[in-house]
Amino acid sequence: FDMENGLRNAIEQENLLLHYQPKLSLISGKIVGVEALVRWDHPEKGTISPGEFIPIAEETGLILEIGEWVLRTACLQNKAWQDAGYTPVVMSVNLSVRQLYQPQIVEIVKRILNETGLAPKFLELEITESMVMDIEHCIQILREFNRLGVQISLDDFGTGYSSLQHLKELPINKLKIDQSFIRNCTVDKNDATIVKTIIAMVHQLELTVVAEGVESIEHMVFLQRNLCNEAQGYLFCKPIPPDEFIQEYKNIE
Ligand code: G
Ligand code: G
Ligand code: MN
Ligand code: NA
Repeated sequence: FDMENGLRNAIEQENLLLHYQPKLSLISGKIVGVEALVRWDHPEKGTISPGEFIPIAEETGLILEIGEWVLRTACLQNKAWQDAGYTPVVMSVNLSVRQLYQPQIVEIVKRILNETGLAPKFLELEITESMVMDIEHCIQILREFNRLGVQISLDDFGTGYSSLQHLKELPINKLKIDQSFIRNCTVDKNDATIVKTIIAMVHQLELTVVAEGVESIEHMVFLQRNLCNEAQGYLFCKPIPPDEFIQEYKNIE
């Protein structure tokens, strides 16, 4: 199966789509954000997960086109929900490493915000630590995003290299604790300590902390007790298509 050409066709034939997963406030229990997660709806193979095709898209450079489509579609969707009267929430979009180092990335984001009419404070870009190959470059780009009014979240925290240096130097607003730490936090003493300590540290840094991969009531209670701000995971809702999201949105707003 020629994934590269398949992807080219998918872009042309509009076979990519976005699923959305809510983020909830652990204080109010209400929806405060949404993460956009891309899917490939293949005519023969069915749904292909981004875990399979994003690496190929990165290698071939197709990610730039896909990434721009994801940004535009997610911003349009968020604006449409706001215009339909739903509680305004922050839309998170995963940025890929190639996009972060794309020279016009700030201009592209600015243009998409202008074209879709979404206010910058309702867009958040998720970057992962493994993307920070040139920290000075990243600091500069993230500052420009900040100036635009777009929020930045450090995704999969704890799984990359040199996490604490990133936390110290990168101008981020939010940190997402990787789901590998959440999975056993109620049964493994070391995971519990790590999660509690990350939450406390993030509060001291005056940033917002989000837990991902929240799958049980026990996870949620543990995170609430330890004052984690927000949570995302199958306990609340898996990533779902936009039409289903409307119903979910009504339940948790
Ligand atoms: O939704 P799922 O768990 O299958 O996502 C798998 C991986 O693909 C995650 O690491 C997620 O961050 C990544 N991913 C999902 N959507 C996008 C996207 O639009 N752009 C990029 N760069 N990565 C994405
Ligand atoms: O790397 P990133 O955090 O962007 O990817 C999020 C991935 O985690 C998506 O593929 C999404 O489908 C998945 N995900 C979301 N909630 C849960 C959960 O509660 N448990 C597990 N195992 N995966 C989840
Ligand atoms: Mn993410
Ligand atoms: Na993550």
